[in-house]
Amino acid sequence: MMKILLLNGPNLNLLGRREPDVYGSDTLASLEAEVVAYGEQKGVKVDCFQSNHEGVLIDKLHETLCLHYDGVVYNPGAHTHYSYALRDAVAAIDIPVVEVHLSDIEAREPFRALSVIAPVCIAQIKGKGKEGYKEALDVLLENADS
Ligand code: CA2
Repeated sequence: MMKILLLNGPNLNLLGRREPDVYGSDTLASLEAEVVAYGEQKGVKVDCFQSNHEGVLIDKLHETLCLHYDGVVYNPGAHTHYSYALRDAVAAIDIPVVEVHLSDIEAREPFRALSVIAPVCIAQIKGKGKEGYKEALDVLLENADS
């Protein structure tokens, strides 16, 4: 069975509690449960993890190698826009990573338009809310089939 890591970065633990107009009203726990259920339908095991700490996220990405994950669905939060350390971690693991954003990062403040992580991901999905996470899972499945 294919095994995917669903990884969320800083501040995403606050989902559903602040700025519902921008990020939706689902909590992180309900978003994760939905993606896990979607994975089950598709025969994929989805493990979820969130951290507010750059080093912890780097360690988690490295761990995907020894724990034999087949891919990562990753919302790097604000790290997206400046973390070369996380970009290097994504590049260092030899499994596909799909970057996801709840909001359309290109339609907001100028600093959000740039992702330093997207160039080392196989795809970037933005502005589709929680549905984007399921779409990211589909991209990983299609990538595995091809
Ligand atoms: O749109 C996205 O998914 C983002 O990755 C979310 C990040 C933001 O820094 C990126 O530019 C775009 C951070 C989300 C902040 O999370 C909150 C969630 C709920 C309430 C308040 C903040």
